[in-house]
Amino acid sequence: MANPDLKTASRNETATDFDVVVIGAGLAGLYMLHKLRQLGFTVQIFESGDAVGGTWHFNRYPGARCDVQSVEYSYSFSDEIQQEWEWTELFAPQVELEAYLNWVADRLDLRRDIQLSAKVESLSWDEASRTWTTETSAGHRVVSRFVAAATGSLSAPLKPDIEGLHSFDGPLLYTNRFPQDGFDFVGKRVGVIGTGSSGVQVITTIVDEVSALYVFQRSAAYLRPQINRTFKPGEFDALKADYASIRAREKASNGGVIFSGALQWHADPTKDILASTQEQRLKVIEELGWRAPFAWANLTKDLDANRLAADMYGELVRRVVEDPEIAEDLIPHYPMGCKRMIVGPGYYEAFNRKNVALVNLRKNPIKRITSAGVETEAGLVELEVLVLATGFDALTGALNRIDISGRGGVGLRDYWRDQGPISYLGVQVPGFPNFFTINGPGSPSVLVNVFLSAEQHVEWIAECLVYLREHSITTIEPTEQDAVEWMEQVRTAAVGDVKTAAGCNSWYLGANTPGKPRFFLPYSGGFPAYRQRCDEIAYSGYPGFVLR
Ligand code: NA7
Repeated sequence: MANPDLKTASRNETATDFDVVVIGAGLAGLYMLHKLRQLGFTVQIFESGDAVGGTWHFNRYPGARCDVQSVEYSYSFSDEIQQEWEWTELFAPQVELEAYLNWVADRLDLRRDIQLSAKVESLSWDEASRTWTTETSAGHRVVSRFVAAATGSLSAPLKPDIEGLHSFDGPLLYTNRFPQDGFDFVGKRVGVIGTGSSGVQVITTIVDEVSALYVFQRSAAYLRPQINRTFKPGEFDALKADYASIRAREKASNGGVIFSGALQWHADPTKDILASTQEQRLKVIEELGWRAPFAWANLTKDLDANRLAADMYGELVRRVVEDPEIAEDLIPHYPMGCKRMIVGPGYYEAFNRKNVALVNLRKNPIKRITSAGVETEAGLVELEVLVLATGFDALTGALNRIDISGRGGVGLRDYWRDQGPISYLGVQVPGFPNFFTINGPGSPSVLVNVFLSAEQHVEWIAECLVYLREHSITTIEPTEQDAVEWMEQVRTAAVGDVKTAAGCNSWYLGANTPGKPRFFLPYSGGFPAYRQRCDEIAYSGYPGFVLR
């Protein structure tokens, strides 16, 4: 039911209920609301979940933890918020991240403009009134001048197309929609499908509790088995005192991060792996351990260098995993860095335990799921619980799942299906006036510390809306030509990068989603260059956009 306090307006009236509707109360949506409110706009957030927090509300599976260090993975826009919040660990666990976002929502008094359990189902543009009408699953129908989609880059869960999936008798648990009250795995026979970050974190967390754990692996993963730990006394205070410098260095870096984690390898530009001998490489392994494969120059650009580093990685896996056959199955056979690096310890050690079995789906594909478990070509694996850590339809998925109808009734998903995922700067799509995407396809988004990339978009959009207000302009929309040219720049920026190499099939490329065209969706030219381009466009009165 609609909230009785919410006004609804007919789409034929020029009056609007709000200046801006924001979709999603995750980290981007919360800041968008705050920023716009500060500038005097009226704003309403609609959030599908029953709480704020987005990713950090939904992905509450055991072991869920951020792969960027907590001191960096947080809002930079307010030094008060930075100084008041205390992170306790190097890499924040889900529970702390969700608490942080709830605390921010309270601290900034955001909740009064957030409708929870209200999934945005449709958006339609009315050319006569130059407004958007938003309809939600809870019955809201509101009219606004602008819409900002803070829908998240990794928020549209993928259900694997496996025969009989729902015939399984036991609990079927998706990591990205994990039960609010958790789940007791103690003493159970558990299967986990998927060995990305979510699968690996679940596996290493529940391995001590379960009676048997079957890991169904389609692609072996690359990990940085970095040890998480709590901050030492005084350590976090020292970091807090240094926040101004930390943020400045982050903003000058390509990935928006300076500390090691999924986005930061700390490669040594002077170390040429192609000029090294096997003996030297083994010596580096002795010196650096798991950091050794990542320590060389040019690994993301030179596939030969990458191959040698990947061999070092394989050597490290063999040194941990006792069973040689299992070790070989766990060694990836695609370029290192092609997929997002997984951060966390204990994964390979888990396969030395008697209660853990690896099922290599390349050798024995899943035939079907039955009431009793997972049936592969090698036979039935009987299970009591099945965990699905099968990922997301990244970057475009969440937008495509909303019925968005722009100028002339053209649907966003139809436009993208026919033209490819076209967007100007990742903030606006031609034919969809006054509709903004935060961390949309064609922006650095997932290649950057996502708090920083979201903040940059929020601030750019807010500044743009102020410009429109000050110049009595009611609509803004990119030209198709400029958007197409931008996407060509997005494409060329990724050419020659290991992430687009042949044999690389990642969610960055849409390769995990059946039927999705292969296109490297995020802009990989670096955060500073991207920000500069956005700033120049704003400063120059928005060339590439039509303002009316
Ligand atoms: P990911 O990284 O997309 O991982 C999903 C995993 O599930 C991956 O190993 C997939 O194998 C596997 N998968 C997907 N569908 C199937 C089917 N049908 N059968 C078997 N295996 C399957 O998602 P995560 O949630 O772990 O992490 C997403 C991001 O969130 C991560 O990068 C961090 O940034 C945080 P594949 O590799 O496609 O062969």
